[in-house]
Amino acid sequence: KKIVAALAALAICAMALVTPALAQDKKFTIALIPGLTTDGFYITMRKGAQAAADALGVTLVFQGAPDFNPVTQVPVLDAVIAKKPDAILIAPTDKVQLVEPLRKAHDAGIPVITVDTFIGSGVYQTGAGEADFPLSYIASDNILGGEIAARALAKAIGDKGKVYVSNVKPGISTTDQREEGFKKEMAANHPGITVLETQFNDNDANKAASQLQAVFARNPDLVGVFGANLFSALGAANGVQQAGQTGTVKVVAFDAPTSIVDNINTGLVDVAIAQHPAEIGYFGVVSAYAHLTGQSIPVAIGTGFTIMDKANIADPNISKYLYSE
Ligand code: T6T
Repeated sequence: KKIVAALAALAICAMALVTPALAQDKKFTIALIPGLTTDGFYITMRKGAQAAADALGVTLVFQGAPDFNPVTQVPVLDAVIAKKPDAILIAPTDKVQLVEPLRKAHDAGIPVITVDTFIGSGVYQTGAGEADFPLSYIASDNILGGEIAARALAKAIGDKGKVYVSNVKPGISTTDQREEGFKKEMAANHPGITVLETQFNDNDANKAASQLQAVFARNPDLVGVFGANLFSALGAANGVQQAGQTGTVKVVAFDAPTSIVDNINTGLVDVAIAQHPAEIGYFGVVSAYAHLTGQSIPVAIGTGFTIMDKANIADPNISKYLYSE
């Protein structure tokens, strides 16, 4: 009897010793706050995040606003913070306006990782203290993406003529950097190309379409447009079609919704630059989990691009990067 009691006591002690070490037995809840909920880019990111959550036994909460706007995103963030998730992954809709709202999460002890977009300079954990508190930034290299777009558009227009950037609004890290990379490449290596004033469409494809027609009316010698995100690109392409300029005004699109396939096949869009949002979501969850279980994580993780055009769009190894609906 004594031996049995001693063994039982030993077992209880052993459990007490072992349990705290198995922190990963806790079911973590990770929140993913997208730029907006109804965008194929973030829908695809969610799928990647869910795949990682399933693999790791994590609960993923996806909560966002219906439009890409700090005014609607901040209340969503506040509601998420109030529920005290173990970590927050977020695509901040403005470099500056999301700093203080996110600091609240940080001050509440909730680790923050930004996905797709960044706050401040996007360089985190530097000790600078301004907006460097997120643990990691996981995204495409958007300056490089802009450079790729510039080279593709330059090629499509024979390296000469007038073009412009159809963009969302200033203050969004991703689209700002795409425009920066585009202009840098044009200025450095394409002297025959004139880049006209950027048109900002507030993520409204209809607005981007009318802007295309207005720019074309003022510049009948317009030869190209770079749509710096999904809605800018779809809108600009629609504008080109409505102006009867398919194939004459060349379109390079950032992002790859399924509807881009038809646009590429009809020649309305020359090149689409697909990001890998599923990869961003997957690594977001894995990074948060690694941090929560005591591992150190990289301060930045870069994901890739797939360049789509008429010659490769039928290839399943390429079309698998089209976004989900
Ligand atoms: O281009 C993506 C994303 O990278 C950007 O930050 C906002 O727009 C998209 O979601 C596409 O609509």
